[in-house]
Amino acid sequence: MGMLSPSMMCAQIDELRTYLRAFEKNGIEYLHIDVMDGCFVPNLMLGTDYVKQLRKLTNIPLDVHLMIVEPEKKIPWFDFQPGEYVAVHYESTKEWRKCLEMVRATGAKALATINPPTPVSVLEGVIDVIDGVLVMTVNPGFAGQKAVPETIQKIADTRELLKKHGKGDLPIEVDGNCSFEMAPKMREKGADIFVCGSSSVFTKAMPLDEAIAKFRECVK
Ligand code: S6P
Ligand code: MG
Repeated sequence: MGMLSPSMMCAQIDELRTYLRAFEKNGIEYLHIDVMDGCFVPNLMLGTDYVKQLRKLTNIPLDVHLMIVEPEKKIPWFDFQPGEYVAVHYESTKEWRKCLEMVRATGAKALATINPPTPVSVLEGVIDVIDGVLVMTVNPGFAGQKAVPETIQKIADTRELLKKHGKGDLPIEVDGNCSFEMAPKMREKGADIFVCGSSSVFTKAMPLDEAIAKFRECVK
């Protein structure tokens, strides 16, 4: 069964409590929080206070996606908790391994994260200090983009690489254009956790409960 991680940057602020209650009722596994600093990506979004306040509003564990430069300086600002995922980009730091270890030291789970142009082979250097991989299927920064086609095969390549190193049971998360059409293909290639944004759960085309149920069918 695929797991869902709705992208909270796609949730309208005035509907936040309604979304959270619906997510709880529907057994949503994680809440995806996009932290953007305007340097690593050309956008600003969500921060430490948002993360801390959201924890008070729900018990759904957070899945925090750090799109920030020098994450090694900022990881301590978030007070990460056991049960949460924290995604750190290869492209964002010279100290990737150290960052992943810092995340784990908090009790949270570390996701090694790679952008579309980055080869999966970089994962080999950190495979012993991670709890999963986040494969970006768009270039990060904005919701509502089309998937970069080559990234779909990268999901399968990531699964192969993990297996080769005896880590085949680690989860693979995918982020970007996880639509009703694309998600089954991503699932087939080995993805486990799906970031749901404007192209699925937050679609205006159907009610939220219906969109969640439809997406679950897509990633069974
Ligand atoms: C993008 C960000 C993502 C988006 C998500 C939106 O940089 O990391 O988490 O919020 O991909 O989903 P969609 O369905 O609009 O692509
Ligand atoms: Mg994200």
